[in-house]
Amino acid sequence: MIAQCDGIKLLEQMLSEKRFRHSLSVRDEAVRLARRYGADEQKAEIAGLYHDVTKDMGPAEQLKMCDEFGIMLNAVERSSYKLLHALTGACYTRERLGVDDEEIFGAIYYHTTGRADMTLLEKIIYMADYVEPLRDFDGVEPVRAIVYEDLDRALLLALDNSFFELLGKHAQIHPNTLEARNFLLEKRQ
Ligand code: DGI
Ligand code: FE
Ligand code: FE
Ligand code: FE
Repeated sequence: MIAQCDGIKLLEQMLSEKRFRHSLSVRDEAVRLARRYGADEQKAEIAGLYHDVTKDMGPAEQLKMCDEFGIMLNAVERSSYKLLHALTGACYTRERLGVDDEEIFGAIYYHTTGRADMTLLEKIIYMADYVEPLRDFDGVEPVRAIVYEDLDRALLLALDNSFFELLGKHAQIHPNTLEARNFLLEKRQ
């Protein structure tokens, strides 16, 4: 596996300055959440750091990577290329950075859409990406206010916000985003 300091240098080269700072911030938030909820702090640190590693690559390069890594795309993924960096980022982290860990892979793979029945690490990375201190968008404060009290309620609120945002943009909803939300609601009944 790539040494942590080499990994940070690589990220700095691959990402814009803003995206690089966001990555460090997600790493730190993920470690705090892992400590709070009893998840593996080291896995949270690595997944948080690399979650957006391929984010600044363009659509053509994303599609090429999907081909190389053998990622099968569904219709929504094919038409919303912003979704691809989660899939390619997970594969890049495993194949190119040598991070051989299924939990870290899943946390990066599902960090944009979520999915039904998420693991604790998947929830932590999804939420760290959402609430890290450099994030500033409508609706983030109520999520920040509860994310250290009730992780599932914060996740539901974040998913609700994402739905509103996607509807406002007339964007397609990824099945995993829908299933993540339905699963949480079903569990609460
Ligand atoms: O990579 P980040 O900007 O840090 O954050 P992210 O990986 O959560 O990506 C957010 C983007 O993904 C945002 O532009 C909305 C988009 N997105 C999230 N869920 C869905 C989605 N886009 C579509 N079309 N459908 C979804 O379900
Ligand atoms: Fe992302
Ligand atoms: Fe997100
Ligand atoms: Fe991110």
